[in-house]
Amino acid sequence: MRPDLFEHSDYYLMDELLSEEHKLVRDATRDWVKRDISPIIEEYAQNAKFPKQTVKGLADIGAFGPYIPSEYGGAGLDQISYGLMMQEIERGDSGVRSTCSVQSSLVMYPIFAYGNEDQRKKYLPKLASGKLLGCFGLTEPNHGSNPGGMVTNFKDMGDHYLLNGAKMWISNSPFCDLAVVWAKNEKGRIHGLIVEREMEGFSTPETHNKWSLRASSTGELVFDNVKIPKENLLPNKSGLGAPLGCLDSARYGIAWGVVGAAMDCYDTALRYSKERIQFDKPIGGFQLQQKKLAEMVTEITKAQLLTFRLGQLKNEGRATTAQISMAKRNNVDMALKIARDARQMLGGMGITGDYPIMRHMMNLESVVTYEGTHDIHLLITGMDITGIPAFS
Ligand code: TGC
Ligand code: FAD
Repeated sequence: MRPDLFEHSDYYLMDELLSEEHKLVRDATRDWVKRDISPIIEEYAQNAKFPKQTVKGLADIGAFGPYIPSEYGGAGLDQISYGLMMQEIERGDSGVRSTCSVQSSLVMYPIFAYGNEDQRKKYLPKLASGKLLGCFGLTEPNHGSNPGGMVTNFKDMGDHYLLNGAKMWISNSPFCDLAVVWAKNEKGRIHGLIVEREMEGFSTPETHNKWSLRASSTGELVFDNVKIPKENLLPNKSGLGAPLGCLDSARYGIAWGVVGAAMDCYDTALRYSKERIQFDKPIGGFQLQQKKLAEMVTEITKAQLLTFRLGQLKNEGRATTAQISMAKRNNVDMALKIARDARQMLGGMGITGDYPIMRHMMNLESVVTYEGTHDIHLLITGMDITGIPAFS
């Protein structure tokens, strides 16, 4: 891949809305991505390998649990700093941002919010420092958009629980140290359980042949009579609302993250349009190409404003599930459209790994599906404004 020449587009002077701390966090993350992600990511994506060596760097910059209090090893930052970090990391690659989303919002958050003090102290500092890597098991082979139908279950055996079932499409499962798994008890109530790598009957086969998120490892979680110590049940919340509460936090991070992918595609296409000469002038001088660029910067600016306001609401504890859902849906859709237009602007070069656009475009095909598909998010908005659920 060519050198990372990324320049930030700030059409509406959004920097003026950021605090000094926000800018410091954003710039430090950007520097780290330029140094440790951009030079290697294309090769890892081409080879369908997760760059494991980046885990320590991500921990060092505070990308695991940015908003978790520092007494548990988190960075104790606000939600806008968390968002800016996700933006910068996904500017590098959606798969690397996925690792941060899963570790922070889908593993650390439920342990922090639904766990007891012993569980927080035992797991959170090691997750924050990257000594432990976690994954989140909600989706099943026959229950994706409808996780409430899950069949993975556990039985109370007196001194332990017995867990059976399977999860599918789980980011980071093949090399996780632990998994936060959602399963039903004998009464059909959903609970979160912490399953550890060495537990007998627990396996994590890898899913191969993905054309998307190739620098992220995806797999299954299989539970064959796994004995779970009773102290590994998250005691403070149960029901489908517990995993959905984690998704609020992860979807918020995605809403910011994909703005980074879109900014990278726009920046690449803008630079290319000024350098590439056809019919004796830069292609950026043709009206059809300018239309694409003008629409890109407009959509990025709108998405930046949406995420910033959402960040303010999240900081105040006022962001609703439906507001977060709207931002996730809108921003992923925006990023995917920009990636497709940017790819066209580079002509044949757009399909090569010399530029990051095709990788972003392929990654975003997963991002538009995971954490709730585009259509499920339309239905969440539909339910919010009409009061009538149309899921079934
Ligand atoms: P519904 O009846 O609406 O709700 C069930 C119960 O949950 C409560 N609730 C919430 N509680 C807290 N926070 C939220 N955000 C909540 N949303 C809902 C709700 O009040 C209710 O409580 P109660 O007490 O009345 O029972 O549930 P439903 O079955 O109709 O489903 C609604 C629907 C379709 C929106 C939901 O199932 C959904 O969001 N589906 C999409 C599934 C999804 O997003 N899966 C993501 C899997 S994880 C993943 O993709 C990680 S990718 C990782 C990476 O970045 O690499
Ligand atoms: P389905 O639910 O089968 O949906 C298929 C199609 O039907 C979609 O277009 C959907 O929008 C549509 N549809 C479904 N229901 C309705 C309806 N009521 N009305 C209208 N249309 C509907 N999950 C985890 O738990 N943990 C992870 O770490 C994780 N990581 C992932 C990583 C990757 C790379 C991918 C691709 C997925 C990951 N997922 C993970 C799973 C992801 O959340 C699901 O793929 C997603 O929720 C959709 O479920 P599904 O694939 O079963 O599709």
